[in-house]
Parts: sequence; structure tokens; C-alpha cells
Amino acid sequence: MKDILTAPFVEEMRRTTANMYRLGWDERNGGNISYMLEEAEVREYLNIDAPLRTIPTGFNAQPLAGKIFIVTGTGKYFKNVDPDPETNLGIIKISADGSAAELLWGYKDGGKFTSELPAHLMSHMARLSVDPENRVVIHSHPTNTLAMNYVHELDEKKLTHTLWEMCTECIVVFPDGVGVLPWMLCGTNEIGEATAEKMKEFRLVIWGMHGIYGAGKNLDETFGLIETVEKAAQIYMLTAHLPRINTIKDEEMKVLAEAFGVEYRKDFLNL
Ligand code: 2HA
Ligand code: ZN
Repeated sequence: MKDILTAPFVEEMRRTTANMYRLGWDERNGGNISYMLEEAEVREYLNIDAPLRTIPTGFNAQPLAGKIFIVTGTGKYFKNVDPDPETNLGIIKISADGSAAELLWGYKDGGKFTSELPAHLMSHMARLSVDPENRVVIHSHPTNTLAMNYVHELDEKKLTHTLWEMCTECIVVFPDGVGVLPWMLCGTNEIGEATAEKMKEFRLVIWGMHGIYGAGKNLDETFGLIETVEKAAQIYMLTAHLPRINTIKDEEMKVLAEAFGVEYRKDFLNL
């Protein structure tokens, strides 16, 4: 069997968490990632029928039974994933009845998956129901996105519209807009259910005054979605207190979306 540390999916997790840490989005144990793997690719590195231990999920993940995920660990720091992936990451297989995660590799110090596993797995279920190619869910605390939460209305249409106005490519990158949840207690099944409900409609969901969730086909795409929102939020935070002289007009955003052939939220423009 091949060495798991050479697996492309482990390398990608190391690179992504290191990038996010360096960008200042994931302080301390902030942020978490789950990435659904193909059974065949995992079999090259691990015996998927010999779990090291079994950890209860605390909710019904039955629709994902047998699915394998690489997931960041609870209480673990993104900063430490690259130097010590086996302690800070785990590879889990959802048990047949969906009530437990069978640990195939990782969480070497006796740890377990992120406290946000409910929001992650429920979001995977919701995204898969509308996009069978979805594989990744990322949660993060990007600095400007969070700052913007304190000075901008937490309204889906208004927030999406402001973000779209901040960079020409925003409406092309996230034409479906950004869903918004009010402040809620994190780490619970309730915030998981609320996030998943939004994920049926949006690939990006703001957790009010906490952070953001993104979902996509791979780590690059999902990271890129959050990165684009964060860039737009940065432009907003750099300019919100200054007189606005120029803006991208709604008519221009429509032209952009049509030129790039994206299905956008027409009700989020004022035309
Ligand atoms: O895992 O970001 O929302 C740490 C968090 C919780
Ligand atoms: Zn968080």
C-alpha cells in the first residue's frame, strides 16, 4: 500500500490549511474543512474495512453511509496541519446506519473530527442534492468578511449586491449570491440544519458575526469562492467610509453575467 502522506488529497489539505492560516483567516482553532474522497483513491493508501476506532456523529448522517471524508480535527490549529497532518487531520467513513464515523487514519493523539461536523455533513447532503459533483465544505473566519458583518446589513440581497459591486468578477464567481444566517450558537445540530437549508440555494453562507461556509467541487474552487468574497469585503472595508464616486452599475452586472453565461440571482439586482 502507498504512503498516505504522499496522497494528493493529504497534500492538498496541507497546502489549503497553510494558505488559509497565512491569510489570517483561521486563527487558533478557527475554521474547518471536510473533503469527500473517492473510495478507490483511498484504497490505494488505507484498508477501508479496518477502522482504528469508531466515533459517534451525534446526528443522523445515514444519507452519507459509506462515504469517506478527510476532515480537520476538533480544537486543532490550521497552523499545525502541514507539519503534523496525522494528528490534525482524520479520514473517516460514515457507518452504515449513519450514527458513527469510523476512523481510518489520523487524529493520532486520540482526537476527533471538527465540532462543526453536523454543519459540514448536512451541507454536503444539501449540496449533493442540487449538485452531484460537490465534494468540499470549508468554514473559515476571513477578516474583512467578518468586519463587514458589523457595519453592513445582514440581508442576503443587500449583502450580495454590495459584494457584487466591489469587484467586476464577483457576479461571475458567485452568481448564486451569498446566503446569510443570523448569529447562532456554533457546533450544534441546529446551526447545521440552518446552514444546510441555505446550502440548497447558495454555495456560500455567512454565519452572522462568526464567519463563512463555502461548498464546491474541489478544494481550489471552494477556497476560491471564499477568497473572492473576502477580496470584495476588503474593498468594501477600504472604501465604505469614503465618498463613493464610481460604482459598477446593475445594468453592467447584468451585461457581465450574460457575457459569461452564468445563471445569476436576477432578484438580487435592482433592474
Ligand atoms: O472549529 O471555527 O466554528 C472552530 C470553529 C468553530
Ligand atoms: Zn468558526
